[in-house]
Amino acid sequence: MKTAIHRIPALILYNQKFEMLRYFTAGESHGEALIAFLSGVPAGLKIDQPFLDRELWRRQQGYGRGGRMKIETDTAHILSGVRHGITIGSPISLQIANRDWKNWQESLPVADGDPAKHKRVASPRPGHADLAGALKYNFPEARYILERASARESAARVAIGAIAKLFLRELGIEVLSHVVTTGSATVTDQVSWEKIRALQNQQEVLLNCADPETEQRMKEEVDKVLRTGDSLGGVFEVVAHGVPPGLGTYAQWDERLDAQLAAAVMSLQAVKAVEIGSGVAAAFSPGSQVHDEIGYTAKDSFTAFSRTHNNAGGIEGGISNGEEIRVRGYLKPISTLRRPLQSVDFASREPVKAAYERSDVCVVPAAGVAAEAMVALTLARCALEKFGGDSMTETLRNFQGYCQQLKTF
Ligand code: EPS
Repeated sequence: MKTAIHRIPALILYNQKFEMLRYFTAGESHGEALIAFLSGVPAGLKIDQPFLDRELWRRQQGYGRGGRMKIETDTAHILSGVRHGITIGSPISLQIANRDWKNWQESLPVADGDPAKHKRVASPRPGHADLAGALKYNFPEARYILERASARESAARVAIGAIAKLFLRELGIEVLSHVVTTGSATVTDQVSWEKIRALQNQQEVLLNCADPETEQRMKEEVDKVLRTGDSLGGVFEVVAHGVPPGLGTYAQWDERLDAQLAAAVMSLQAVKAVEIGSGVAAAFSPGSQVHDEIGYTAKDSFTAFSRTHNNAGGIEGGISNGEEIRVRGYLKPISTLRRPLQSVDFASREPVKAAYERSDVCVVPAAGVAAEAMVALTLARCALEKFGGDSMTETLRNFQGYCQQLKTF
């Protein structure tokens, strides 16, 4: 006879965290299209197609992009889950065409095709997925590795991230980014939300930096690597404005908002470190200079509790605390160099220079836009986990009830 004890392992298995908002992407850099799936968006959310395409446009911008961005004009073609301009509660799927596909159909066919037309990547680039991927997937060279490891995939995330942003907008939450560092040029002061928001109206994006003088120095840094055949990394900051206290929890390790955001931003191509608030400096400072002192001043916010500053980046104990959420991503320099580093030929095992293929030299502004999408998807998921709802009416009713509870706390 089975006792309750025997059922516990099964219960644990079935009680694995169920995510209210789930998403996947598919597609290769030079394949026919990128695809994204987004499941769990409540019914009744208005989908603003020009906004989706504007977000994709923003990801394509920035000084230091390569020739590919002149070929592509990314647009999100929605295939399912949206009818008459609103979500219907069904999974959303969308497609972003790769215009460059027409130049690759013979070298990357889905069917057998002509093997002689295949474009080998003969020697792995240090810093890229080329070598680790070829070893893992057991390919003799790195073509299929770079096709999926490419940051082109982030376009698919930006498209579904835009839908997450539309959802968050209904709750009064906005997510944007700016560039803090490119090469040795850095913005030292904290940049206000108003300045970050003002950046979004630009018709031409240089480095998406809020300080024009620093932006010029960033441009000079990019010019330098353009001249020398090198590449650059940098730091972007994503800011989420209007987030209520109470998203995420310390109750389980994988439900902590900071842990979820760190994973989401770290999952972007070329990100090698993530920081929440002033997390790095905090490790080198005494507590008295780090923790954000608490006051109580009636203001137009979720609660009258207030802070002197926001070193915590809007998260304490894995929970949003009502301040702006600030997440920084640190990007390594692009690993495709016009003046390549030392490598080994896959076939002969002889020392050779690493492969070079058309690439960007600096993508910090674009990575910031992709990180906005990841932060928006994460916050939307946490908001849905807290407020639930199969329709926007239900979600907003629950959200407003919670806001009322905060006001009367
Ligand atoms: C792209 C990102 C970069 C670009 C790519 C488009 O990809 P990767 O991470 O592979 O360097 O270089 O463009 C090309 C692959 C190309 O053929 O130019 C993007 O963000 O869309």
